[in-house]
Amino acid sequence: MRFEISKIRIKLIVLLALTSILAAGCAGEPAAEVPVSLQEMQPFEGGIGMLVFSAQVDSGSPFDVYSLDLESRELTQLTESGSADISPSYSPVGERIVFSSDREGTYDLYDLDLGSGEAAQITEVESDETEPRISPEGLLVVYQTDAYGDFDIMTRNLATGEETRLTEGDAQETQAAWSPDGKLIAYLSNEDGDFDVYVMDRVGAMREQITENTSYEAAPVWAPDGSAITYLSKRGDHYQLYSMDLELREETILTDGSATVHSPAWSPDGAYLAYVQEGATGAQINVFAVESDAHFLLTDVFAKYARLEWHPKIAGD
Ligand SMILES: [Ca+2]
Ligand SMILES: [Ca+2]
Repeated sequence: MRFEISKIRIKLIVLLALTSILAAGCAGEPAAEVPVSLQEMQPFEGGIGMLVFSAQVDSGSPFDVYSLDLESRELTQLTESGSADISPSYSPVGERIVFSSDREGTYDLYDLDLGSGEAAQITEVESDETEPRISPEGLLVVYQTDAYGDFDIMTRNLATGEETRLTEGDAQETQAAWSPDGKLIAYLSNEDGDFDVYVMDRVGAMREQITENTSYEAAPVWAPDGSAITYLSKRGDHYQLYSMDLELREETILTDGSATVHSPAWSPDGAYLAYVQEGATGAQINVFAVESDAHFLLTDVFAKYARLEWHPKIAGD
C-alpha cells in the first residue's frame, strides 16, 4: 500500500517536472496578444554543443534519455530500459550522465557511462529518488527523495556513498540545482503554501527565499555566470520563464505567455537558453538567444521533451 501512495506522490512531483505544467485551471492575466506559433518561428542556426533530455517520442513508449548534437542535429537514444528514464544530468566534463529510473519498481539514481553505455545503479531504496544534478566539481549528486514522508533534498558523495539530508521540514522540497561555483543550491519549497524558489548552501545550513509570491514556481536553474536564477512561474494561463537578478533582485520575464514552457537549460557560455514549448500536438525545443533577444525553434519533431541540460563543454572548449 505504501508503494501505491508513493507512486501517486511521485506522479505529482514528477509531473511538475515533466508535463503537469500542462495542468489546466488558473485565473489571472490573459495570454499575450501576439502568440508565437511554433510553425512561424525561425529555425535555430547556432551549431555548437549538445543537449541531453528525457523524451517520450511516441505515446506507447516510456521516457528515455536522449542527446541532441546541435551541429549535426543528430538525436541519440542513450537509454532503452522499458522503464521511465528521466532527469538526466551531465558530469562536469560530460563523459557521464546521472539520471533517475523506475526500472526496479521505484525511482532510483543511475550513473550512465557514455563511453560504454553501461548504467550502474547508485541508490537502492524503496523510496523515490529523482531530479539528480551532479555538482560542478563532480563530487556530489544533489537529488530529491520521499524517504522521509515528503520530498526532501539530499546529497550523495559519488565516491564514498555518504548521504547528507539538506532539508527536514514537512513541506515538499524539490528540483535542486547547483550554482556554477558549487557553493549554493537553488531549490523549490512549498513551505509558504505555494512553491517558491529558495537558495541554500551545500550543507543546508544557510537558507534564503528568492521568490515571494502566491504563484507556483518550478525548475530553477542558475545562469552560468551565477548572477541570476531562471525558473518557471505560472501567473496566467501558462507557465512562463522568468529570471531573477540576484544582486538587483529584479525579475525579468523571458517568454511571451502564448504557450506553456518548461525545462529551461542555459548554454555553458550563457549565450542561449534552451527550453520546451508545448504545442497542440506535442512539444518542441526552443532556444532563446540573449544577444538578439529572439526565440528560435530547435527541433523539428513533436514529442514530449523534459528536463533539458546543456553539455558542460562546448566543442573546442
Ligand atoms: Ca520536506
Ligand atoms: Ca510562489
